[in-house]
Amino acid sequence: MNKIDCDFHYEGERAETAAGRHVLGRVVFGEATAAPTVRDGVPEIGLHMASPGFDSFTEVWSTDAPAETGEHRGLVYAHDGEYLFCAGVIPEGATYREPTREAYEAAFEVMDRLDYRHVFRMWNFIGGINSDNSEGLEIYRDFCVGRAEAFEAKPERVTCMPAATGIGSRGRGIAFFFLATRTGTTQNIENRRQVPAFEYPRQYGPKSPSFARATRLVPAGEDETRGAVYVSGTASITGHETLHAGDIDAQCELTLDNIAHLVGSGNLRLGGLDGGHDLKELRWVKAYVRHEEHLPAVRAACADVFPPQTHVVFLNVDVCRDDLLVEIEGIVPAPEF
Ligand code: 3EB
Repeated sequence: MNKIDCDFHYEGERAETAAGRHVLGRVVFGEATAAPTVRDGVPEIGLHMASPGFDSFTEVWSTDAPAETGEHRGLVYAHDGEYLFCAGVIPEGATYREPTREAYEAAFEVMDRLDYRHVFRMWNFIGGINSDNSEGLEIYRDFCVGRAEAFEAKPERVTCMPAATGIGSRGRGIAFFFLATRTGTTQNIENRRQVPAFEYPRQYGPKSPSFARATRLVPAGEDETRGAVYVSGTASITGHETLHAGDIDAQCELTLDNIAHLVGSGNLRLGGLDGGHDLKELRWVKAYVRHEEHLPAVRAACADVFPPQTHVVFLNVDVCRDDLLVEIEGIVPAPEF
């Protein structure tokens, strides 16, 4: 069975691909936005997410089988028979509902045509996330409407919303990328301490955000405990409410507690799933920090819980609710046997 891996290549470091690995997609977290293209045979997208004092890196997704690349309605993709990487952009506009719905529908078309049934992780980088669109609706909420409509157009997709991130970007417009599997199964994991995001009350916007708190990707024929767990962007939210407004240390603590609880065996068991993980098993962690002066506090909170092999990157961008100061995500890789 093919294996999919994430890696971060830091600025100034020579990006080498390990022997026998094939690159499926590259996401440049840099100082400029770059539309999705196929470069040297690999889909690539550039996000304006880096800034002085924070991290600048390229996220590289690889597999052990050669990939085929292609383009569809402005999206670029690569797939290797088991995994699909696909990226797209929604240009800056007066409103985002319709272009978001169209872009997500195009993404679902790519999955259908190429026969990759299950999305297991999506990322959305939203310029001006807390600003109003031309109709006075916050851009994040506007985006959520279009995204929800795309999921609702295919009822079977509503029951399998993937883990996701919906976060600010320093660039304009919206960029997104996602990963899907052909024969693997996905298990959605909710956090018993949080209301599922897709059931948030109306006060957070006309349509609830379409994502699961985490997705476990179980390769075909494998025991579920051997799946990798993709943890969504997680914040200082209990139930559906933001806690600790204005207190970065307390927000970091609750955010990390939420992730620990989410991936722990007790929460998995309540969801009918076997296995369980410790915060220390997380890798490829991204910490999104709203105010640059909070970087030392977020760095210290992460250093307390993650070992050096975790790889934590810090990005200075806005978060979807204006009272959220920090958001953290990561991946528990499939255990090696
Ligand atoms: C939250 O828990 C914080 O809109 O895709 C986290 C992860 C958040 C994903 C999304 C939003 C999204 O509601 C915000």
